[in-house]
Amino acid sequence: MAILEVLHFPNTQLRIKAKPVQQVDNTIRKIVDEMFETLYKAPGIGLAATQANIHQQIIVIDISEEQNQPLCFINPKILSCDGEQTTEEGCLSVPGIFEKIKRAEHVTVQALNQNGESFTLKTDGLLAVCIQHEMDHLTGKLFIDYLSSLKRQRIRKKLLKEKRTNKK
Ligand code: K1U
Ligand code: ZN
Repeated sequence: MAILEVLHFPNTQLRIKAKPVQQVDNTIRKIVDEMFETLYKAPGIGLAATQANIHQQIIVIDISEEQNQPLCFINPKILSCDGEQTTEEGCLSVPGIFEKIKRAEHVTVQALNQNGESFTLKTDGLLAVCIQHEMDHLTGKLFIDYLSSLKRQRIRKKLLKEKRTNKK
């Protein structure tokens, strides 16, 4: 298996809208396995295929400390959401930046798993936040898009400066 390269903001590939997976076959299962490997190595609690420059609707999540509760969502759809919660979010594609973001408290999501079987999950708290954050990635949206354009510009400058410095 392989660790996938995670794209960083402001890479424009992060803005590409992912396409639905047509068939959950061995190629998709390999991508899912590599996404989990990448997620656990990072480490992070979620990863969308878009972040690895793969433009298919695939998300992997594991919010457990022991990294033993893997969840895979293929072609995810939010069936319903309600309530409000504000949580500090980070993103592997926006390293070192943490901001409070307002999201729905409860979500019900329907998706396919790694075996191509449909399932529905009703959840709240951090898992609900993570699902919303990762589903945004699949539509080319980043959590920093919820901030002011001034803040986003500052983040853009900071990350570009860090990239230049790391190259030297
Ligand atoms: O880039 C991503 O989409 C992953 C991101 C997911 C996320 C974090 C917080 C709120 C919403 C969504 C991360 O995993 S950032 C890293 C992180 O949260 C973490 C890292 C190590 C241990 C525990 C958490
Ligand atoms: Zn992210």
